[in-house]
Amino acid sequence: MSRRPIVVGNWKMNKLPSEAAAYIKEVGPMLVQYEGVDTVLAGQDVLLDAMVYAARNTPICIGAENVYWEDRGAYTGETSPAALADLGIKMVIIGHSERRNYFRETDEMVNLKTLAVLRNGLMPIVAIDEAVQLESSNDHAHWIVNQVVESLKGVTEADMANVMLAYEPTAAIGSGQAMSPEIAQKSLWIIRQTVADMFNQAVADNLRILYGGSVKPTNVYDILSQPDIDGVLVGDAALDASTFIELVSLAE
Ligand code: G2H
Repeated sequence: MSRRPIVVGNWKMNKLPSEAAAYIKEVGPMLVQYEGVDTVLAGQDVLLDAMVYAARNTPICIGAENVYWEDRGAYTGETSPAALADLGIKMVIIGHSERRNYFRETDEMVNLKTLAVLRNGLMPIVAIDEAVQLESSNDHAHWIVNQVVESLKGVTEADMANVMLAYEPTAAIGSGQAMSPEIAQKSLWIIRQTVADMFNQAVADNLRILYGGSVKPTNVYDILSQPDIDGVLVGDAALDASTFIELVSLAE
């Protein structure tokens, strides 16, 4: 079993369309040499058209940071998964800790979004967060297992080939302090075992699971050296083009 490493830059709400295009023009040609790594850049909706255009003929996949669960309808201000697919978007981050905490997204909403994204032929990157107060308690495993189970309700075994999960401990997000790779590994192992229990071992073995939270060039190698960590979801360090290239080079 070998899972391709993946580096996902999550720009959050930090770039303008003109900056996004310039970044991709700089990074795109440089990434061609790292054939062993998948690279994704996720941006806010207003950037996506410019990002898809700039990423033509590069190895970069463009992702969205959020989506609604209906394909069409009277939902003013929401983003349709069908529209994302039509635009050329390949992946969607769902249930990021910031969505769960600032915008009150529940596991049920995350599940509806996951199903909608799969229905439209897109790949969900479903984020599993972990509240600060749970990180050293016995509730830790239960919290993680519950999110995985609730997020993946109704997802079929065949769908799982297009799903990725991302573990993001809240304390590590944007803090500059990543979780220790060995401790993160324990949580990713729990996530993979949960998927094995829900589906089967082959599905779990093929699933790519990412770690997110203050990933940077100085820690990415150690993080990706853990057996269950297949990729990284990177915020702050992905805002700078040369740092993103460095991260991809270290991930190969
Ligand atoms: C965690 C991560 C990207 P950062 O949210 O999803 O952000 O690398 O800034 O901690």
